[in-house]
Amino acid sequence: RALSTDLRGALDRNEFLLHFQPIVTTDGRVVCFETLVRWRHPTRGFVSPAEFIPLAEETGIIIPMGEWILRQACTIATEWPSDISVAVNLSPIQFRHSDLPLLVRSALRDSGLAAPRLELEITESVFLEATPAIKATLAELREMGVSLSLDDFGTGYSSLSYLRRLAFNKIKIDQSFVKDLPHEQSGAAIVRAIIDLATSLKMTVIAEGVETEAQRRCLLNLGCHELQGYLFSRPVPAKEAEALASRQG
Ligand code: G
Ligand code: G
Ligand code: MN
Ligand code: NA
Repeated sequence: RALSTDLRGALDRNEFLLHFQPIVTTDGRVVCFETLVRWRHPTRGFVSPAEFIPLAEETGIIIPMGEWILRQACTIATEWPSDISVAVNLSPIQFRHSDLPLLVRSALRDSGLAAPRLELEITESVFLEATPAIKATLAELREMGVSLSLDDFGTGYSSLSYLRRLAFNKIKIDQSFVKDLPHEQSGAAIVRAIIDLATSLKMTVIAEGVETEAQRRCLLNLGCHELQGYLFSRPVPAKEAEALASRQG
């Protein structure tokens, strides 16, 4: 049986669930949780999003799935202290094939989550074709007060000045650059250049995939603002995220 056949009914069968990974400040406080979807397949067990998100994009299932993820994430985040936000990954397909501002407005209204507590993560690949329609969508989202993060930065082709014009609030340095720290000289040089330029443009820089104390120290020395990775926590179920959040008061 093809995985795509099973994927078609998975949403109605309630087989998706959300995990959350903390993003912390330089002094270790949780400021945000990134939402990462999981699929509990009835016979195969957990299927990785790296496997089913591309399938969902090919089949168009990403549209209802993405709507469910956004609404669910906003609702769960209302249980956290109000200084903690929630990040939601958007597929480039959601950008092209749905009225995204309408959906975001509706998800915020129905959940009661304040707009600044929602951070939308968009991968660089969206901007290979930054059409007037995409630019208008980004501007409309910003006017609503939600935060925009550029995900997987450094793996695509966009320049920082261009991102500034598109009004991104944050950039997330891809984990492939963090992996080589602190030993790789060229890796550190690239990370330093991204942080320095982004900071001068008043953007917040998040490093992804931080796994070791040495990487953490190196990133802090380079002036990175926020950190995410297994060193702090793996993605955890909603109950555990809530416990992490409330422990912090
Ligand atoms: O969660 P990791 O745990 O394995 O995720 C693998 C890939 O799937 C990453 O590229 C991540 O951005 C993507 N992904 C995870 N959750 C979501 C989601 O809710 N929406 C979209 N569009 N992509 C997601
Ligand atoms: O594409 P995106 O950056 O949204 O995907 C995040 C992916 O990175 C998820 O698969 C998540 O589980 C994974 N991840 C989060 N922290 C770490 C880490 O410290 N090390 C590694 N190798 N992967 C991580
Ligand atoms: Mn992401
Ligand atoms: Na990323």
